[in-house]
Amino acid sequence: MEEIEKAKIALRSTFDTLEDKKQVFKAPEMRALFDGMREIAPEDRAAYGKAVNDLKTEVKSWVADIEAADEVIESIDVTAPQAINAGSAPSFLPSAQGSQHPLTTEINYICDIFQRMGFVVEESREIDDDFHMFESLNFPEDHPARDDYDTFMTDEGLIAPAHTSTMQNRIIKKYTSNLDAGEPISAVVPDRVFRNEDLDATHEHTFYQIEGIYVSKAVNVGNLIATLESYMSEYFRQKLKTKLQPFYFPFTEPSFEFAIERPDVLKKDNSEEQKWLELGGCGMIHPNVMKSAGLDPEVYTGFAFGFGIERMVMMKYGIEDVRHFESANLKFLRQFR
Ligand code: FA5
Repeated sequence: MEEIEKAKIALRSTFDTLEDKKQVFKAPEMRALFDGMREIAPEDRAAYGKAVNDLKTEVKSWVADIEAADEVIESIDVTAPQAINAGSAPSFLPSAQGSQHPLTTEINYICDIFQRMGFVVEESREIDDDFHMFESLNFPEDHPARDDYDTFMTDEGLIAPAHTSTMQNRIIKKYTSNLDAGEPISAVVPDRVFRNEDLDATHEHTFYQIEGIYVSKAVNVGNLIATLESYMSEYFRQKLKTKLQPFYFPFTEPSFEFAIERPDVLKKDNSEEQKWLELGGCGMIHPNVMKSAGLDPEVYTGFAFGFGIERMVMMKYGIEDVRHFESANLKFLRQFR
């Protein structure tokens, strides 16, 4: 019957919008069907009544289906790709349009330079402890210098590393046998670090650093400068001068801030102000750091450095805001393909 079919379509769309599905039996479309009986010719009433009852039975099954679905909460595989849980494929860009993130490309390039200079590449970790973040690095307990690193901490007291220097102790211990064999310890550690920072064009809360550690006999500041100069010239692909100015880090003595002569691409003019760019910290590894890693500082000396990778990449390409890197802005990212 045509009017029953029409009523069914109208009922279904009302049903779909109802929060309490049982209210469908009180829907105006349902009432109109029963009221309509009066207008049906007596000889057709039996067939009409049956059709209305059949529809009512069907509507009951709609309600039952929804209630059953509410009862069984299907478990989802939280490790599965989104498509499995969502039931439909997410719309990905075609792979031909994808590329490595510029920071990945640059980190690989940076590591390649250090490897050619004889450094091994090690990974850091994204959760660490007080010993590696502070104690092994000669930060006495309650020392105000701990406050310079606004760390994120778990309830259990674990720390999201605020710098890659957390790896100094592990690297020295891991490669102590190099020293016994007359070889230096020379490693770099590029990885993510986390700070509770106020964000601006040069400050992110999550960013990358690269730590360098070199230990041997009779290492001096001259070796540190030569290493950094060679690296910087290679990275920026031009001969650049470096400058060390005195600074304070508990884990190096003496400690320096490390600046480079601005690469041409980043020079606005030839003024003295435009000449230098600060990149990171460095210094000679503090005797207490050597001792906490089991080395005799009377026998072994070394240097360490740590610089911000985003800042280095920003300087190389003239990027004005560090937040571009994590923005997922394709217009920005595609410039590096
Ligand atoms: C350190 O983190 C020391 N661990 C560096 C070091 C290593 C010194 C070894 C001596 C020996 P500092 O807090 O200054 O130092 O950070 C080093 C570099 O990380 C900065 O010069 C900058 O390039 C980068 N950096 C620091 N904070 C941020 C931030 N919020 N966003 C982006 N880059 C940052």
